[in-house]
Amino acid sequence: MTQHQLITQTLERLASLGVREVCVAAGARNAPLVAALADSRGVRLWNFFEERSASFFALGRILADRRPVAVVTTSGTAVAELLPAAIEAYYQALPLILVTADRPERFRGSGAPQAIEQEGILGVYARPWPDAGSTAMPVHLNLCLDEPLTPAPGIDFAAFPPAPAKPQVPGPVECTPDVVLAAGLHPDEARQAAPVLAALGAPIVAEATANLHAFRELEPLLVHGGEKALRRLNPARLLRIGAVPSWRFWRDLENRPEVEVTNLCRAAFPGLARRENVITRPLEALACLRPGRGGAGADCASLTPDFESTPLSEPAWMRHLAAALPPKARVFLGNSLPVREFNLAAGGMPADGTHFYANRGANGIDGLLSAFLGVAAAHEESSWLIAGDLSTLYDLAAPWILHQLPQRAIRFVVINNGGGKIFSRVASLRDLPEPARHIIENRHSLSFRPFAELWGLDYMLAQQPDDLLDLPQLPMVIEIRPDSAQTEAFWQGWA
Ligand SMILES: Cc1ncc(C[n+]2csc(CCOP(=O)(O)OP(=O)(O)O)c2C)c(N)n1
Repeated sequence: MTQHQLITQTLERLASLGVREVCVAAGARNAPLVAALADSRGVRLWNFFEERSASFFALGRILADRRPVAVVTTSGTAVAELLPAAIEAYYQALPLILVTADRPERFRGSGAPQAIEQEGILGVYARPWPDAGSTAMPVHLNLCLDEPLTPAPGIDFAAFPPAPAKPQVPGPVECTPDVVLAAGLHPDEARQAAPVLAALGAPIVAEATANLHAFRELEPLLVHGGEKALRRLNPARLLRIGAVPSWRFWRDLENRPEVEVTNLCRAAFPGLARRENVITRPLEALACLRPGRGGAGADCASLTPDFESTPLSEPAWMRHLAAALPPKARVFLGNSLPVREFNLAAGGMPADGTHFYANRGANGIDGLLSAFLGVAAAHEESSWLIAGDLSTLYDLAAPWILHQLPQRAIRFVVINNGGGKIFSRVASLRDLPEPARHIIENRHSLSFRPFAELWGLDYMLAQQPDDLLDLPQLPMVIEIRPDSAQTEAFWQGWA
């Protein structure tokens, strides 16, 4: 097969998998492929200078639109940069297609320039292309290209319609839960789940990313008050739908084998290491759930924190943010602490067509800004990232792609509490000596103004809740420095 034929075949395969967007990080080795893509019709290209942002951005595009997206890299360590996003996609069962250009096979083990062991480098996290099977998983195509590297002609992606997905037929699920735990559902999945959950009638403790807040029929079932409310409900039988919940309560189930857990999820992972009393079925099995015994009345189970006495605490700022979100906002919740605090603070608040997303597959704090921008890319209204300071520092190159995005109202909200404050909330770490805690939290006194300046973004240090209103229709960094004493007081009051 000639090089041109190989490239044409690759593009046709991408097209038949349903790929209509490709994130490209170019180099010399993948130049023929990039040129062929640039010459193609029916495909949207996003250009990056580095692969980690490219792959997390692609992941965000998949999260939003539920279609496969490809990333094309050059050879060498460029390929290794794909690993974190591949892992995240693997644990979220997302169709991330990774196409890496390589030097010919004879270069393997030679130590020649930009020749590394690329074949299988992504390990279990991406299936090799020819055996890819289901595309609901990352796949990896390693393409050996020899010199001369001459541009191949493009194709028309629209001429290769993807084969219709085979409908899954799951078996019946016997489950009469005391409580439903929900997280990480795409808004379309939430729409399918809502009537089933309404008929089931069990109280629902939902994270914002479950996107269940939008359904009137679920209002009487939704329990607010997060972890504390959940502990009071003390369920003996749990139905978990969607992603693995971020509540501490879930982790503690590991040592409570008497609690029956039924998981219905996209990624076939139980989210618990214990085997007893845990069953896991595909999310489609929701349709096979039988109506339940009726609700226990979520109202009486709900708890409302007192945000008023600590208005500048971290959880209260989450409340202000939830209140400031305009209708139809897209919100990407960052790392663990903002996710938990937002879940607690936003409970019971109206969310007018707002959709929530997060990367909770592997709980990484890397690539969050890029994944957020992927979610934001095709959305016409405002998009908000709410992330911690270290998480933001991890992905400083992400705004590179901003000028390729059509829409402007993009808000990077950085909750700057001066380090990894999640660790100050972990009971076992609170008692460590001060020097060790200093290192673990990576305490700092950085400002995010220069980050905004680097990328030509507007910047605001929000000091009062009202600062979040009437924002300009421009991409901006909104830095929030919560009052640490008030945050401590909030958590003591809520304990
Ligand atoms: C890639 C990666 N490295 C390290 C961790 C471990 N980790 C979890 S949370 C966290 C700190 C997050 O700090 P920050 O973003 O400032 O948020 P905060 O906890 O203060 O809300 C770290 C380092 C991780 N989850 N992912």
